[in-house]
Amino acid sequence: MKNVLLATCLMLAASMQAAEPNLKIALPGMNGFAVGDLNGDGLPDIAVSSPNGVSLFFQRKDRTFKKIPDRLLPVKNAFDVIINDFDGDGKNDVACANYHPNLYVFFNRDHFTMPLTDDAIDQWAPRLACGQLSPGKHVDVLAGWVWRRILPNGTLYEAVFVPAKGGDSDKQDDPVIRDLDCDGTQDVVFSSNKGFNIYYGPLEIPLESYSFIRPEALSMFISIPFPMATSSSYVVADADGDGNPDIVYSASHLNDGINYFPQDRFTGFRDVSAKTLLPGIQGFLLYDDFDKTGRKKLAVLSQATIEIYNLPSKTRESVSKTDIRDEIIRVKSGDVNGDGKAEFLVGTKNGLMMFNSSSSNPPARSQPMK
Ligand SMILES: [Ca+2]
Ligand SMILES: [Ca+2]
Ligand SMILES: [Ca+2]
Ligand SMILES: [Ca+2]
Repeated sequence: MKNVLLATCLMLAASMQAAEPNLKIALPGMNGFAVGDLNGDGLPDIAVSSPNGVSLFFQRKDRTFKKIPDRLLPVKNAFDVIINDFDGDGKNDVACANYHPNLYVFFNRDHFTMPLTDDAIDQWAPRLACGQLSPGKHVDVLAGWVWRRILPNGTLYEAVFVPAKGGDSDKQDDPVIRDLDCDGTQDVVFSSNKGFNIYYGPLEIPLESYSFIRPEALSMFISIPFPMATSSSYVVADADGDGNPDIVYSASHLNDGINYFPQDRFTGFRDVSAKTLLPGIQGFLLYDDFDKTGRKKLAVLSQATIEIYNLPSKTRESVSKTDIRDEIIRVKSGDVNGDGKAEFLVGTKNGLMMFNSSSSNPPARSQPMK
């Protein structure tokens, strides 16, 4: 019994040792970051946005990164950045929004020197998302509530997601693209100063110079009143296991744990009262199949720990100590080091850190990323 206890204590002690990040990029003023292969060698690279511009770090063959960026794309007061193939030529491009507000798309040709600039996005420092919003191969950009489609010849289709009636001052931001009602069409969630707004597809960008996506023209539109939405980290995840994706959020200023708005298959979010998911903890949320086991899990990242939970059982699968000193502003996950499992990328005002998603398994390569 004593030995079992001792072994348990040792295991706990080992699992609670502060995990050293296996990558650290110091970049003062960091506002956003993205991961994707930018030079076609199959190794994911990193783009970081800051007041100086968008810094590109290309991953080297020995799986390390240089301490100083390989490239700096000139964007004044760069806010958020994403990587994807926006013009469909098979090569990843870089899109960035800044404080002014402009959207820049740096195409992956001529060494990213020929950006397409869109100065009509009309939203100060928007968060970016990308995905195939409507059927077809186009990967579209959402800059806050602004929808942009870029054709290979540089043509830009422009649309704006109009807030609900009477909500003209709502700043809809932090878009998430998912098929929420599982009908095979992508839907879009925004957080605003009044709550979460869900635009249900099918969504189609009108091929006009400038157009609007109006709630009343959609198959369904739902507003969930929740004034803390803009200061929340949220994910779309099936919290209660009924097969319908829900909105799971952690409101940074409420200190009342992680809660969710349940989605009902027939009525959407008509019952808009929040339910408790994980009381007593809060942090930045990610929902993905981190260890490629075929099951998505919920990760909660804070300055002190990274905790992973199974849903809907709410069982905690792992916890690792992180000891992040600076305030976290952005988190993402993705397989950067090529070990087949996703890593957690944590962005603070001073740069970027990367942690393994499973504390029990050592990194695939013994050499740490510099
Ligand atoms: Ca690369
Ligand atoms: Ca491209
Ligand atoms: Ca849908
Ligand atoms: Ca559900």
